[in-house]
Amino acid sequence: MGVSQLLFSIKLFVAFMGLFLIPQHALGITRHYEFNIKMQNVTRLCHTKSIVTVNGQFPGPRVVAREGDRLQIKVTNHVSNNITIHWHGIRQLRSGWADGPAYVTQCPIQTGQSYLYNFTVVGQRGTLWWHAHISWLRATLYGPLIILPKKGVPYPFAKPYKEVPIILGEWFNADTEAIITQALQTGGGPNVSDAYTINGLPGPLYNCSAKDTFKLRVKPGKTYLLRMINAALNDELFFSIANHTLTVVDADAIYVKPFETDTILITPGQTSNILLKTKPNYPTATFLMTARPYVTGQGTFDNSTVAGILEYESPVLHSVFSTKKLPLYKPILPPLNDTSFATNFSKKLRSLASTQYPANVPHRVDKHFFFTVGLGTTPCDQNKTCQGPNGTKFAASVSNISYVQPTTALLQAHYTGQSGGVYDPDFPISPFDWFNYTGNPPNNTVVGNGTKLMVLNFNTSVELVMQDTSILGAESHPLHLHGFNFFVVGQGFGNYDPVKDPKKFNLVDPVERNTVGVPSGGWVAIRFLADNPGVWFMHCHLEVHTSWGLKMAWLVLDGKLPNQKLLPPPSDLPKC
Ligand SMILES: *[C@@H]1O[C@H](CO)[C@@H](O)[C@H](O)[C@H]1NC(C)=O
Ligand SMILES: *[C@@H]1O[C@H](CO)[C@@H](O)[C@H](O)[C@H]1NC(C)=O
Ligand SMILES: *[C@@H]1O[C@H](CO)[C@@H](O)[C@H](O)[C@H]1NC(C)=O
Ligand SMILES: *[C@@H]1O[C@H](CO)[C@@H](O)[C@H](O)[C@H]1NC(C)=O
Ligand SMILES: *[C@@H]1O[C@H](CO)[C@@H](O)[C@H](O)[C@H]1NC(C)=O
Ligand SMILES: *[C@@H]1O[C@H](CO)[C@@H](O)[C@H](O)[C@H]1NC(C)=O
Ligand SMILES: *[C@@H]1O[C@H](CO)[C@@H](O)[C@H](O)[C@H]1NC(C)=O
Ligand SMILES: *[C@@H]1O[C@H](CO)[C@@H](O)[C@H](O)[C@H]1NC(C)=O
Ligand SMILES: *[C@@H]1O[C@H](CO)[C@@H](O)[C@H](O)[C@H]1NC(C)=O
Ligand SMILES: *[C@@H]1O[C@H](CO)[C@@H](O)[C@H](O)[C@H]1NC(C)=O
Ligand SMILES: *[C@@H]1O[C@H](CO)[C@@H](O)[C@H](O)[C@H]1NC(C)=O
Ligand SMILES: *[C@@H]1O[C@H](CO)[C@@H](O)[C@H](O)[C@H]1NC(C)=O
Ligand SMILES: [Cu+2]
Repeated sequence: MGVSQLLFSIKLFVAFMGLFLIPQHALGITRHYEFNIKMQNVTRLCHTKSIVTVNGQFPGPRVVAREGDRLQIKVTNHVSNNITIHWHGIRQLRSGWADGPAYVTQCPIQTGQSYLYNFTVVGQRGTLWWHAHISWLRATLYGPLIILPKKGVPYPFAKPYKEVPIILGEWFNADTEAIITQALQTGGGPNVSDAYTINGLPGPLYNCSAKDTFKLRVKPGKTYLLRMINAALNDELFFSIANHTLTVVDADAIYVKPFETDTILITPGQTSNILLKTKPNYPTATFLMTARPYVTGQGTFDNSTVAGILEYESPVLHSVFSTKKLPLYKPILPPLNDTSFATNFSKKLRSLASTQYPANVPHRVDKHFFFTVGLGTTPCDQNKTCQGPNGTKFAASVSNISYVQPTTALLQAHYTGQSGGVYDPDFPISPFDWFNYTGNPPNNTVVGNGTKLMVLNFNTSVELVMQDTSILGAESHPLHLHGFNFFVVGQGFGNYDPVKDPKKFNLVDPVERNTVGVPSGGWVAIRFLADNPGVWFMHCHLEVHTSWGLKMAWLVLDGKLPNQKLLPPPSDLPKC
């Protein structure tokens, strides 16, 4: 053997050993968290309220992991409400028991009980979040879920100087559980919020709130990574920072082709990493960051504006000698109903689609589905008048099926083979009745109901078109799918045309995400590969629409191989 051959063999050997060493490294570690659910008195807008919290914190604690890590979060319920926690956007590969939606993947954690959410983070890095997934408790039970890249793997953009979570939320002076209970009883629209919040704080534009203002203190000439989360219950939000340009680099924990914008639009359920480049020199001004809603529906809504402050840390000279008030700039947000902004913004979102971060868009489609999403009514009890449209009750549906919540969890019913009486495996591939979905609404607005699942074989390649309807008014619906990311291959206005529209689909670099706004009076087409066995909830992330029934679930069956099967349930899985 010559020297070069020997060297080559050594190189091969080293490379071979490396194969073993790298995956070892990539396995990640287990990170433990304790979530104690307890009541906490919190004052906002001069109004003190006892709210449900994690560990007494509002917003809740950060959960941080690296891609490849295992998370074990022990949730103990010390309050009188039933609780579940959802790890929004986590794929939960084969670990559906840890996904969290109440009566879908688990029965609730009852008072005094604990449950260990045990799952790994695979193939995702960026910002996600966690929130309660039962009734309206996510109003106060939410927090960031930060996924750092694997050790030694850089971001596909310059390393930011600092990273800051920015969680947009919605504050209600009244008890949100009472609000939704009342709305479901009367049939009317629920009372709207009293303020929006940034990291739990409403800011200076509300009465009695100036002291509760989020302040971001920055240095000049640096890049900050803002980890944006929309945790609001019922409102899509515009967000902007005066005199600063934002660079969007990620959506729902997937890198996108960076683009600059003054304003972002973020729906409930969506997350986005954005870069904020501060001014090169210390400016003698402070800047507001504000958020207010994008609204397409016809109901009443909270049209107020939350503000936080971007403040440059003053050099010593300034802080000592300049006590005078600096001028304050306020961003100009788009009009509340600016659908053309919404359309243009969503068109800018494109997958990075690089060698390292490819866009694995399914090109072959095994199953095509067409679902309508929208509002409707249910009749009032006999001899009573309800407060919904024309004395009826508000409802909402997917393909005219308003989801009826079972009294036990779908996943358990499936796993134990006892689905009879719990769900029907016959969700329709398209609505039973055609109508001009975005034209004049039909006279009969009454929805049907049921607990119907769409059953998929393992590894089915799915294309789903979601079509908004104009029943009780067209409206944008942010649809969230559990257990998967999907590619947004197309969208448009009016009725989806199955012949013409697919020709315009983007199969090269569509954005990959877990929550997408179905355009008001329009449609969106998504594709995903059903490679994750389990029961996966899909619902509007406007909580009021979810409460009215705009939700359904997919059942993905086990594959043939051992690693294609749902794992057995953990021993502490709550019972109903
Ligand atoms: C919240 O305030 C009420 C009324 O002041 C008080 O009774 C209660 O103990 C407080 N709860 C907590 C968790 O501090
Ligand atoms: C967490 O899940 C893994 C994978 O199923 C399992 O091996 C492990 O025993 C679980 N840990 C606990 C504490 O339940
Ligand atoms: C909702 O608002 C109405 C009108 O202001 C009020 O009477 C009612 O008490 C509110 N409901 C709740 C649950 O706060
Ligand atoms: C901020 O923007 C406003 C409006 O565009 C402009 O008048 C002002 O000079 C800017 N101020 C700074 C400090 O950039
Ligand atoms: C918000 O709504 C209130 C009540 O409908 C209205 O008086 C006010 O002008 C609106 N404000 C904005 C900024 O649109
Ligand atoms: C948006 O609202 C404004 C003012 O309320 C109105 O004039 C305009 O027609 C609305 N635009 C759309 C697209 O609905
Ligand atoms: C409704 O009202 C009618 C006439 O007043 C009465 O006969 C009927 O029993 C009532 N039905 C119910 C369910 O109360
Ligand atoms: C309510 O009644 C009016 C008048 O009868 C009708 O024009 C309208 O379409 C009805 N709305 C709904 C939601 O049924
Ligand atoms: C649906 O209604 C819209 C608006 O009224 C109309 O422009 C369109 O032609 C209708 N489409 C069909 C297929 O009837
Ligand atoms: C709806 O009702 C109106 C008035 O009652 C009637 O003229 C129309 O034909 C009805 N439309 C449909 C689609 O049934
Ligand atoms: C479902 O629809 C049926 C028939 O319209 C109705 O009797 C029943 O009350 C509805 N169930 C629920 C939970 O809405
Ligand atoms: C909590 O969940 C259990 C199991 O589903 C149910 O029986 C009970 O009524 C619920 N309790 C409350 C307060 O909602
Ligand atoms: Cu909706």
